[in-house]
Amino acid sequence: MNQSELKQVAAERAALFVEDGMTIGLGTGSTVFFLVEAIARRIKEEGLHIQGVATSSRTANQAAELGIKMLDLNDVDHIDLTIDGADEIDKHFQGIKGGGAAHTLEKMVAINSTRNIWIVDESKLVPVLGKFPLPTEVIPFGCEQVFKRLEAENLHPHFRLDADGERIRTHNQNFVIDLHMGAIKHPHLLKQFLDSEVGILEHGLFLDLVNTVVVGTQDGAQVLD
Ligand code: ABF
Repeated sequence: MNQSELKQVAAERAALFVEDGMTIGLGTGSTVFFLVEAIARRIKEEGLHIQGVATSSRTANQAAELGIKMLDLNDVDHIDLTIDGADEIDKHFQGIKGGGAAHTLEKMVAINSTRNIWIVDESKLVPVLGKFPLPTEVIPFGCEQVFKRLEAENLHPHFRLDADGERIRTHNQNFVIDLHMGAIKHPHLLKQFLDSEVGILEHGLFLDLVNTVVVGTQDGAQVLD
């Protein structure tokens, strides 16, 4: 199976964790795309009944088109289960997200969820985080100063650019600075630093947040708790 098929294997297995009456959170990305299709199929074919879905805008459009009820995060008491993709996951279930520049919205959904599940193909499992550039969302005001501070800390920052060489904008109209560190030996220390950096709205280190990882492998879906 190719990477896309492995993602679909993980997504379809994770869809089975969705139970009647749940309020669901969803993230973004191609793996979640397969998940939304699988949930919609369960609603149609099995009569699965969920309260609705709170998610970022891109996924919301797809889910709404499939007839899934959309919810505003501000209108729910809590989210029972959030299922999302990831860019890297280490053996401690620490992860990097934000390849799709939606990590701020995704982290908001995740921290308001009773349970979090990540769905990935096996290529996302890594011994050490950091080969995937760590995304940070920065507000445009003073972003050059933030960039210089990140450089001074040897975090190898790069503004994320689109195909035209323009700085990409997030859903919140902010910029993304990716940190090309190669390896992040102490993720919690780096999180502390980034959390304290004025001008960085949110970063893609998702630590101590996920309970279960569903991995699409050549031998089928593996559920890791
Ligand atoms: C999203 O899922 C992002 O945070 C992450 O970058 C992405 C993974 O993308 P894909 O599922 O397409 O591999 O939640």
